[in-house]
Amino acid sequence: MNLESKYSYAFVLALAIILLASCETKRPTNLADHNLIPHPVEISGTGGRYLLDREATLQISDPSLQGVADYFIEVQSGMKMAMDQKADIELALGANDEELGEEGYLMEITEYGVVISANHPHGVFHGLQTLLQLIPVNAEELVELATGTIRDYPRYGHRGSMLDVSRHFFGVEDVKRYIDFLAAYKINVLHLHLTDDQGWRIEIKSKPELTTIGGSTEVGGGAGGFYTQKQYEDIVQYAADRFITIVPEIDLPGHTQAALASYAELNCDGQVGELYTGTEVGFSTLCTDSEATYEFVDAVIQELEAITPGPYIHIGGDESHATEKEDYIYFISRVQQIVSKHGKTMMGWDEIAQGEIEKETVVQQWNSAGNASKAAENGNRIILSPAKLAYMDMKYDSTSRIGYDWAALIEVDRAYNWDPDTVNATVPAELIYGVEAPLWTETVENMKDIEYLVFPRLPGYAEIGWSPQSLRNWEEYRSRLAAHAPRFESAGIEFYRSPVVDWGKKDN
Ligand code: TNX
Repeated sequence: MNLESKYSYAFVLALAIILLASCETKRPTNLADHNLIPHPVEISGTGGRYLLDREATLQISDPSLQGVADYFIEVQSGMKMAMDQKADIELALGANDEELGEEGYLMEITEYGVVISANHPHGVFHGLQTLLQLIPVNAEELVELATGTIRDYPRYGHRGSMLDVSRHFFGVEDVKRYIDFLAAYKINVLHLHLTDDQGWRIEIKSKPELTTIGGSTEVGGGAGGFYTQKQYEDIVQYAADRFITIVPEIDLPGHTQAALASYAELNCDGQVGELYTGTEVGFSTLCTDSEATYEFVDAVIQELEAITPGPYIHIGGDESHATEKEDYIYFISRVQQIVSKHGKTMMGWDEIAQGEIEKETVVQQWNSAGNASKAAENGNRIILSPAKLAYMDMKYDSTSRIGYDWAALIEVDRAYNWDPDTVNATVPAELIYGVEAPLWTETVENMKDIEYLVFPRLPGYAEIGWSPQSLRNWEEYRSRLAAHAPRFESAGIEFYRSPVVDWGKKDN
């Protein structure tokens, strides 16, 4: 090599090193600078570091934590249970801090390791979700954890998302992937919209035609599908392993064309209806003055209750424009009795507040603040899903490739920038049970479509439900959100690269 080429070789090498070094993700050296979503209640750094290698070990202080330890080992490759040696990560119960409740946790990272403690395994699970966000997605041999303390617990007990599996059907694997999205952001409820005009998606053994006929199609005329009870139980278990409660919805008395096309006796004229594959709403109704209808509802709720360990059954109740108001009110009170008889707490869309409902019933505000106010006067708890802010089937802007715009265009900043306390001034804060972001699927045909509408709005809804309002502001959040892009990418999520977020920043 001559001198000149030697110099240029050294130059190229130096340049390469500089480039490599600047590409390497810059890791926060202060724990408080991490881009965690949802933002923890308290987080402070102590300036030190703990080196976690890829074969880090885990230890539990109580056998009831084996499930969360197994989950962590499954999702963070390389981790394993400690044999005799001192573990890097210690999971413990007995946090001795009442304010943490069932879902909160305390994480202490010192020069000696990581300790996550909580009052309940659910809290430890949340601590592990936080730890997963502290570990870079493409972790190298050694991960440097900044030392410090996180003390964290949720603002609301109900932090949910709804998935409509009726308009388009999504199989068990898709639902499990959706559940994983929720778990990563500490969402604890998946509301499954199991029935609508276009399809009945849950097997009811005493009414087989609900699925053989009612489940046989979907919007656009595709093949549809349904979950056997066994498959549904598998979903419920998968969710439970991630501390997510399934809230099943059977939408009544409107949104029932699939049922009306399956059983003649549900129709007031006794004639079996036609299957429907369009996207209109508000045209169907069960026959509210026929006892056959209530026997039907009872049979459905009975089977659903038996495979649903969670406390709630959602009975829909929305947009029953084809039902006379007095018939609607009568119907809802009959269904309320059926749900209570089967030992479950009823949930319903805000219209159900027009009638007499029990105080335990939970009312989901989507459209009418007035209905929710009436429910609150009655003492009912309210879940907030205001369509103009929280509907993930709304387009981001007029160029979005799928989605609706009837309620609003919901850019990522709009989706984030609201306070549950001020959405409906007439609902007292103590009656706000939580927030839920629904995904209706008239325009959503596959997992890629789901991902496009859900990401990156979902982490924002998770934060609205978890973090104190005083710690939330869009300008600061948008840079934290940008830091999650590598996570979305490594999970193969095709997210919407919203122009209101500066995605250039690659950091965790
Ligand atoms: C209204 S929200 C509906 C759904 C539609 C949705 C589309 C609600 C309780 N009813 O049936 O799918 O709009 O955005």
